[in-house]
Amino acid sequence: MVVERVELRWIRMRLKEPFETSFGREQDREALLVTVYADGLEGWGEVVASRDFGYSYETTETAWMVLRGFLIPAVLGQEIPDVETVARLGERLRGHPMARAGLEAAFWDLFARRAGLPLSRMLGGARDRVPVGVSIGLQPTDAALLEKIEGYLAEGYRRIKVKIKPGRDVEMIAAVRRAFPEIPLMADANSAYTLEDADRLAALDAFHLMMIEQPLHWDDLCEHAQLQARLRTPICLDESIHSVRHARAALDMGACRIINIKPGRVGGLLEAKRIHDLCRERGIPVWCGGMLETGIGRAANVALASLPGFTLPGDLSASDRYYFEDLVDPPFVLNPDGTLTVPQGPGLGVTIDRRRVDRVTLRMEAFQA
Ligand code: OSB
Ligand code: MG
Repeated sequence: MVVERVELRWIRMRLKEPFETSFGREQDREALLVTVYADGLEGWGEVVASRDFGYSYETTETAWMVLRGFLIPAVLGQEIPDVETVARLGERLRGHPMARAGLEAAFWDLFARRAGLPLSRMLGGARDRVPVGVSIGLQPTDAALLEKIEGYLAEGYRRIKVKIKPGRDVEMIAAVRRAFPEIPLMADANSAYTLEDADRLAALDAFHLMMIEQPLHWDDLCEHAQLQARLRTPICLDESIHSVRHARAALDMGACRIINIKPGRVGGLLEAKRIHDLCRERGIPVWCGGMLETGIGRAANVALASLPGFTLPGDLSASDRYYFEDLVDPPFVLNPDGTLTVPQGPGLGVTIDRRRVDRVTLRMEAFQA
């Protein structure tokens, strides 16, 4: 198909409550939306970079620049036969995976719509519901955290993830375990520790966590392998896995036993699928991570999570866990069995409410072939 037009939108959405991690605090979620027009159809993708760096070097501003300066000109007016072509164009950047993933996602939506297939089916998804968990930000007190957990369990979430950092770890997890001895529980450090903290991290072995996510430096594999050798609890890597090559190296080195797959972090759904395929071959469980997406990015993540290797509940919560009003209809709603339903309409399978999109748009630029 020949790309006729691309629109770029910078949006800002108020989170119901601030989301705090070891690297910072977010009250308003900023993101980019990419819309690609071709063959009388449109496709939508979300760029998950944030206003500030911290999780990644990418920000909404750098992603805007990379899309407007390099990626959009590379596809505008061009005949694009498949998503592989878009992914290959992006790889030439040697970085900026979130910007690339947002554009690629819009093409996945377009190609799936043209084929009349749900994105889930285009990706090789097998399930029509996916089990989900909830990721809870750092809370001011243990009591506040326990109350949050209780609320989410009552709603039906199947797995609780809590954020940890030095000073808010062993004692806090002990308090959670005292209150909820049996729930599927995990902790995400977002790179807040070093190998010198190995004893402290090993103390978490007492609480039968499902996994500890990304304890060490954001681009490290080697020290994670050394740490994993000292822990009974599986390490799950998030920030450190940038590609299928990183995933293979991490598994070969024993740097982790579980991988969190986020399309934005690895440059797109295609690379995400490659990591899934590798892990499936090796019997390594994966789950779909989240970046506080709007319904647009969430629809793509839910489709990805329907692939058979996604055997653990993902960070894919219902729309109302994040936002007062989502950008899509229907919004994502938690089923009583702790799952989200995989949309079955063509493409993302959700309707994007343009009026709501307009209301949250800070900046818009259109590129015409
Ligand atoms: O580390 O998984 C993370 C949100 C923003 C940046 C990084 C992370 C997160 C989350 C939230 O944990 C997951 C979600 O979208 O619910
Ligand atoms: Mg994480």
